[in-house]
Amino acid sequence: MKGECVEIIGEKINGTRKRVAQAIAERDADFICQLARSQAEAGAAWLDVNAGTHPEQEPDDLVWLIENVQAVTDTPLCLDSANPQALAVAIEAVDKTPMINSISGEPDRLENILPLVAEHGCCVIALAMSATRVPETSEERVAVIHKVMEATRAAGVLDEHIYVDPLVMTVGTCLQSGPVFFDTLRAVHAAYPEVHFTAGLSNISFGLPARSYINRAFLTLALGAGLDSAILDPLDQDLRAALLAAEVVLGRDDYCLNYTRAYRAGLFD
Ligand code: THG
Repeated sequence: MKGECVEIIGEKINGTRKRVAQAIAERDADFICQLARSQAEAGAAWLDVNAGTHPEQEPDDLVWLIENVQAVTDTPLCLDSANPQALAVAIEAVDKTPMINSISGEPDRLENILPLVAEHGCCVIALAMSATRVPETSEERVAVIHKVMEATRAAGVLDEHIYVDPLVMTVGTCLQSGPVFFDTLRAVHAAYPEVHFTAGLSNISFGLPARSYINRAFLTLALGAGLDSAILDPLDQDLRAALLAAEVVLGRDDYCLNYTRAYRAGLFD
């Protein structure tokens, strides 16, 4: 991993956010274009696109989002939906090979989303959860990933195209959320050395005050466990600084170049 950068998946174009939902409903293209441009300029490797709408409405909304994002940036997209129909339509609308967010141990998603991934040569996020729930223990989460990896290999998807998401639960309701995440990541990495890892970190701190401290501590420790990608707000300076600093301390930033370049570019102070 030496010399390589953690891949940031920009999280801001997400219809579960009130302001984005409003922009989708009102077809406010300027607002979406601004979110796309700012995240791309901040160095996101991928832009997550989630319409967050009802299944019947989702394909249209997702395509509208994609067209607007692509009008202002050529950063590849991370298509965030559990709906195979919406993903099938969205894949036809993208200019660059997208990442698919996501598959899981759920048979319906494996059956209907995996063929799209294989056909288009996409990278894909694999959630460590079954159809019904997020397992509480790392052993159960690893077992789900074994099942998913059997399916992705059978479909001809390369291990290096898989981004495993060990899943971040809220620490307020699940005290062992962090340790279970780190244990799952390490065990999956040992079994499948070519796969990548990602996570939507902000869930860890839900319901707590001053959430950003928790998010930064979690990100730092997750990077130590081997996280090499993250779904986050690329415009969050403190989070970006924490990420770059952790990479320096982990010996993954040759000559501290990424850190010093980001500093000189004014990314943080
Ligand atoms: N794993 C995977 N995909 C994911 C998630 C995950 N996609 C969705 C989500 N989790 C990650 N994306 C976001 C996007 C936006 C916000 C949080 C996570 C966000 N939240 C504000 C907050 O937390 O305060 C509130 C929303 C608002 O602005 O209205 O911005 O875990 N594979």
